Amino acid sequence: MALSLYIFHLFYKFKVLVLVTLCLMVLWATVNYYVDSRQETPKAKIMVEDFRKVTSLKDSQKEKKMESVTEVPTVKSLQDECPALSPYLIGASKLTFKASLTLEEVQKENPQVAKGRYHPPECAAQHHVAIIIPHRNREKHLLYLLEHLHPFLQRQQLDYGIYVIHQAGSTKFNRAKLLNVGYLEALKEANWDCFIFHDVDLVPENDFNIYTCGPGPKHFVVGRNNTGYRLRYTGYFGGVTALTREQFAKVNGFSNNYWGWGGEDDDLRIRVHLQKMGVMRPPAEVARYTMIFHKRDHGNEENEERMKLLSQVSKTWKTDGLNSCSYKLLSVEHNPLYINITVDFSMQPKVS
Ligand code: UD2
Ligand code: MN
Repeated sequence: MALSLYIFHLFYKFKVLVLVTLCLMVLWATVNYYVDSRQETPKAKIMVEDFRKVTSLKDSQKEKKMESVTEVPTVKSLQDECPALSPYLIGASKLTFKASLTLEEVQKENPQVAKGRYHPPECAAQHHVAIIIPHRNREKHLLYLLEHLHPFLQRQQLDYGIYVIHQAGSTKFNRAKLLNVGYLEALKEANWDCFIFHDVDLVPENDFNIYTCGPGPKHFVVGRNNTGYRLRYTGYFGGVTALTREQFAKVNGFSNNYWGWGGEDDDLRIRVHLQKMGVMRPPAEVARYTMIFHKRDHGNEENEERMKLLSQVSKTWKTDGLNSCSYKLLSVEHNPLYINITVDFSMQPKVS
């Protein structure tokens, strides 16, 4: 009996132990679950926040992309800028002038020139250059210049236009006034930032002589064949010069009062100096020209008044120049290789 009582008591103790263990296990599990769930909340929050961040980042990137798409497309954003130095330059060329050359041949050689203008198709040009050529009765010289100048400018990767300013009639030739007309008329059709005033008979020999403007007015004809490739005189500013739109406006352009040969180039140099601008020149090795031989033209006889005019520049430059350049525009023709602008100066009173 005592044994059975003892066994029963033992069994009862065991049951209580199992029950207590079970209770403890349930309690432990509950506490654990509670603690876990408390730790999980911030984890989940962080995850959700991270997700939001990622998606909002994607959204903002999308928005940015949208913004860049809706931006006004400019040439720059569509094309890379041309390099500072063109990879197409070849250096010195041996120039030839074929007697039988025709305009059609030159056109065929320059299929990418249209209406006198060209821009490099491979990149966005850094320079927008108007070449202004004074002209009368020099068709053959013009043909040779076009033949050499077009490929030369294309190798320099310039956005350019060639404007030939033709003086109609047989009144005294006025190179400087024609160049003023060229500047004013060229700006009517494009926002050129650089102007190269170019004699019709000077052909550049080396394409490292880059036809762009500088921080100061530029003079390109350091040397030419018929002067032994030496500068004619200190301060010489003739033949081919380059001024930015602003530099040319600042000096009020050329004088309109030089009729016949000589002086107008020196007048421009004085204007440049009066504005405290210095003249720049490319290195002599590259700034070399061939001048096609010619005699003095009829209607371009030496200007006897040029010394008198030159002595008065400081007094006259403000009122004689771009702001007083009046002319009769006869025609503007867009030929394949150049823009031909014909003007009549015959109504001009001759200033003495
Ligand atoms: C020098 C200068 C030139 C100018 C001139 C005096 C050089 C290389 N050139 O040239 O820039 O200062 O003296 O005015 O130093 N033209 C015609 N038809 C004519 C007359 C002239 O088209 O009937 C044009 C043509 O673009 C010519 C330019 O005017 O290249 C200058 O005339 P030029 O060649 O007779 O004078 P030149 O060689 O002494
Ligand atoms: Mn000449």
